[in-house]
Order: sequence, then C-alpha cells, then structure tokens
Amino acid sequence: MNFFNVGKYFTLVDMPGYGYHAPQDFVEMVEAYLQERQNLKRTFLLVDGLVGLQKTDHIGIEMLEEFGIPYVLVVTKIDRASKGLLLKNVLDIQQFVEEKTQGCFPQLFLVSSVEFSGIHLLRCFIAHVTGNLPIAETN
Ligand SMILES: Nc1nc2c(ncn2[C@@H]2O[C@H](COP(=O)(O)OP(=O)(O)OP(=O)(O)O)[C@@H](O)[C@H]2O)c(=O)[nH]1
Ligand SMILES: [Mg+2]
Repeated sequence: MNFFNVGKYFTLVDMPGYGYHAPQDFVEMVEAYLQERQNLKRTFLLVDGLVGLQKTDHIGIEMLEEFGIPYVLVVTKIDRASKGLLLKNVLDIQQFVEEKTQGCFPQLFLVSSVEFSGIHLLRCFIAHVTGNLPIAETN
C-alpha cells in the first residue's frame, strides 16, 4: 500500500489490485485495512474504461458490499476506448450499480490521467468527502 499525504488535509491510500498475489495479499492487506481503518472517508474502485467490469472488479465490489463500506466507481483510461465502446461500458456499469449494489455512489466518475479529463470533478468530490470543501456562508 502507498500512502500519499495531501498536505495536512487527508491521506490518499493506493491499494494493490486483485492481482498476482491474490487472494492472500488482498485478504491480509486490503480487506484488513478497509475493515479496521476507523477514519476511512471513502473507497474508490478503479475500473478500466476499455474493458468495463471484470471478474476481479466484481470480487472487490462483493467485498465492499459485504463490509458495508461506502465506495465510488471511477472509470479510468477513458482516452483508450472509442466513444461507442466507452458509452456501452459506462451504461453497462451504470445499470449494474443501479440494480445490484447498495453501497455504491450512484454517479460514476470518468477520468483519463493522460488527458487529465474528469480529474477536477473527482478532486472536488474527494475534497468534499474529506471535509475540505467548506461552503462559505452567505446571507
Ligand atoms: N491511456 C491511458 N493509460 C493509463 C491511464 N492511467 C494509467 N494508464 C496506464 O495503465 C497502466 C497501469 O497503470 P497502473 O496505475 O500501474 O495500474 P494499477 O491499476 O494501479 O495496477 P495495480 O496496482 O497493479 O493493480 C500503466 O501503464 C499506465 O501508464 C490513462 O488514463 N490512460
Ligand atoms: Mg496500482
């Protein structure tokens, strides 16, 4: 796991995917961390926009649903998919979220780190859920 301190405001934790050393590493590190970390504000599950939800994504989603941890799906690498394929994948994921999940935030975030698209909105969301987007009182 990699910990990134964002000033004194919050810490972003990058967790390993359900990869080569799964399920051992995943169970011991990821599951343990998500279950035990008391001040966890939100969990983000990154889904490849070119391929949509994969078997390993479903394993992660099942775990988050089982633990009752609020999470958000971020569709990544959207620059790699054609517009038509991206639309299909996004609509499929959206339908899955609506019909099959309880703890998932209903709005997907679509991003590309290469083109920097969707990043500002995601940053605003993170600032909001971590309590760093104060709304000034006006009257
Ligand atoms: N085209 C494109 N490639 C990307 C984008 N984001 C990441 N990549 C590439 O995708 C590959 C995987 O990126 P990682 O960030 O290592 O993926 P990861 O999901 O953290 O992988 P694990 O931690 O092993 O699960 C790298 O070669 C990145 O350069 C993107 O927005 N667009
Ligand atoms: Mg990684």
